Amino acid sequence: MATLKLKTNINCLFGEVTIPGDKSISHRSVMFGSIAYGETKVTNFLPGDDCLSTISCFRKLGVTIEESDNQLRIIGNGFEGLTEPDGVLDVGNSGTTIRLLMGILAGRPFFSTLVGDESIGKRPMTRVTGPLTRMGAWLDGRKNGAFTPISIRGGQLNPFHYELPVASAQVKSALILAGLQAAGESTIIEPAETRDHTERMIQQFGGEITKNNKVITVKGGQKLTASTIHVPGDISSAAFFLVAGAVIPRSEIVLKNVGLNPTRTGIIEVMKKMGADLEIVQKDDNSFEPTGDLIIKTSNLKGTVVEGDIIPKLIDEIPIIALLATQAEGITVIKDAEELKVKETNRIDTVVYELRKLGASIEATNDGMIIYGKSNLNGGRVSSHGDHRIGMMLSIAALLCINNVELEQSEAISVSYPNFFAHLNSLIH
Ligand code: SPQ
Repeated sequence: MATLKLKTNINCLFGEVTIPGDKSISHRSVMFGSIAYGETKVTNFLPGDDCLSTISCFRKLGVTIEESDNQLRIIGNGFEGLTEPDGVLDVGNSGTTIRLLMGILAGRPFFSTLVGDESIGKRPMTRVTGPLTRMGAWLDGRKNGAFTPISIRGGQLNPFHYELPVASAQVKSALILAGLQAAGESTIIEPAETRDHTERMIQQFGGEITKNNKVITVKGGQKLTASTIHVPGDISSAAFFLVAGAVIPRSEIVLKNVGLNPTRTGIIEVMKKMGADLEIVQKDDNSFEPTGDLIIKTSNLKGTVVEGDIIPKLIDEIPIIALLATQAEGITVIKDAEELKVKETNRIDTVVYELRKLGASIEATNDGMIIYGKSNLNGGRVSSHGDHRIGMMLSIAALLCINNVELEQSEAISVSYPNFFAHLNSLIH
């Protein structure tokens, strides 16, 4: 495991970064390319470890996938083209891979077993195995289907009506993917709107899905047709530079090619509310996923409250929003974010524990955290705990520290942003 000496106490950040492909959309491009008929081409694919795990699982399910220079060529033969894998399917660290894959495999008439790393072994799976079992598939795992390894014997699925107990795009997507294979029309109701990349992708592959307020309806037995997908840049990756640009003195950063799907732009709303000098330019709404360029400049920030329906729209950005709040005047309260406890780490605990080591004034609550700004950050030895988003947040925090910072388990960052340090270093002056 790699310990890295981080850059600290820098003068300013200046320049331009082209944000790499969106992780959520990259996963889905492989999945939909595999279950559609024909040759799908994907450009700006994110070659992060998680998305490579998805490719590896679909190759084991018999799909031909060629990958070079962030481009994919996928030869799909419909759901029927997937075949029983010879060995286990290893999802690595990726919650998206395992949960969406369960929805696909629930309708396939063969046996498969899904495994992952230590972190995946702690993440709850009943939220997916439960409803899929009720649809007619056989799924099991440790602790009555709650944890990996998960075994699946899929088959004919019944249509269903399901109200999600938690706002989760992964659970919603797993059920949509199962619904596409069910004998009839299924409905799924979300408690709050979550990222809608799966729904958009179904339409991009020629399928039909309707959304009325928080009610999603999907018909089974649809044939999807291969498509061409250009993956926009990941706003969750851009978020680290948005915060860095806002909190480091004398900074100005242009972020090119950022996905601006409204189910993902909660960070922009919160930063603007906190007073960030953040501008959206060159917006392109014509593609199946809107994109644009962002300009962020050093900002005078004030504390805020982040709560309610916006939480799913910025759930992965909360670690970096916590750092932002340490540099804002006043108190920031983050509420309604219990889901953070079941991510790659318990992100309430890891954020609070690690930022405190650097000198931040922050406390954990049951469903979020309270951050008291403005704090001077000192330095010390911190850890990602194997969580990519914690590793990147701490690397941005280090830029503000006056003493040395060492980051343990820095390799986790390649899960979603293999070029992170190259991009960050190009901005440091
Ligand atoms: O894929 P994984 O490991 O779950 O990744 C994370 C992340 O920080 O990258 C969460 F830990 O993102 C999830 C996100 O939190 C990706 C995702 C998706 O692509 O559908 C949805 C969110 O999870 P959920 O459970 O709220 O649906």
